[in-house]
Amino acid sequence: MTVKLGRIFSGIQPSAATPHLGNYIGAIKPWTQYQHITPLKPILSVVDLHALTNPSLTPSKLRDNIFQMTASLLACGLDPQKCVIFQQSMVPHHSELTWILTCGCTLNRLQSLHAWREKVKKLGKGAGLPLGVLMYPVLMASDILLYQTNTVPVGEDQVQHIELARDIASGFNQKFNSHVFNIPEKLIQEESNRIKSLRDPLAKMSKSDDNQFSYVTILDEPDQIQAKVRKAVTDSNPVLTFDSEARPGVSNLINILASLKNQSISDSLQEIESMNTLQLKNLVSDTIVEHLNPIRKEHHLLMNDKAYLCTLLEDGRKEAAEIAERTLKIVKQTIGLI
Ligand code: AQP
Repeated sequence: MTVKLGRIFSGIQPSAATPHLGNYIGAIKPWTQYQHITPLKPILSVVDLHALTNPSLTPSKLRDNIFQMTASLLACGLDPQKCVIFQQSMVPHHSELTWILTCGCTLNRLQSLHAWREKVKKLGKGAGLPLGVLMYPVLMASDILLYQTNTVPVGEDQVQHIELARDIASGFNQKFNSHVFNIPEKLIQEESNRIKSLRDPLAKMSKSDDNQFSYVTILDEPDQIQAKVRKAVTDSNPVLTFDSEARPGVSNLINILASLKNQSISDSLQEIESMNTLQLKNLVSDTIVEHLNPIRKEHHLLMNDKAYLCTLLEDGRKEAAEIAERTLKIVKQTIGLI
């Protein structure tokens, strides 16, 4: 398993200041495990160029979010000695490779992607959607291919983008009769790690949700966590059972409990056997509070040491840029730019 994972690349958008519980359980917590088991350091990026597709982010907010997000990753247990943490825009190779790959990618292919079609459906064709929303999957392909990535951990909603990265890589290799790019594999997030909105358990928990009661951030204070979990949408059946389709609200709470306690769903069901929904909510909020307390304290300390965060991002930039430079140079030689 460890050898098979090889080089891992993943990222998180600083579209909000701090990750929510879904980002933590679905992405960051697994990353903290990979850093101990993969032969090569996982490469983890605060993908600020992707966040630019969000038109409501002001410059000062984005600047602050980048620091907050970096501090969050460290506070959650990522160790800069064991993984590379860097800010995407500090390695300009991402933008440069994106242009090169864009020239080998068709408009039809990008317009056929599910995420784009959803956006068009939601906002309408006449909405004047920015080109970045159409093109970000090519930027994502560059992120992955620059580091000769073997494994990309993703949620189900990102699978098409990994397929695109694979097609771009193999199309390039074939066209130039070369092995310039490694062909990455996806590692699909376990369903139990897919955390749903507390207000609408059919939708995923999301940073950009306007309703703050729909998500718990990793920096929420205990009373905020208690209030949000107490208000979580469940159902009127007083007996606790797990059924993601028929009982998405209750099942979401059980998933959160099982993930944070590193338990199986059946172990969690045993633990809550004699409880009612209110007792489950109390147990879930206590578990979240206990889990997030040390993270919140560490984040606070880190945010008081911006110089350390700057040094860390600079070290990460150097490490990432060294690998990115190697790949981009071969790409340029292959296509005749140098
Ligand atoms: N609800 C979720 N449950 C489990 N994992 C999740 N991820 C996101 N939401 C959930 C995973 O977190 C990583 C980083 O996500 P991202 O920053 O790329 O943003 P996103 O996937 O678009 O989702 P967000 O956090 O809700 O952001 P916004 O609202 O800005 O779109 C990814 O590995 C993702 O799978």
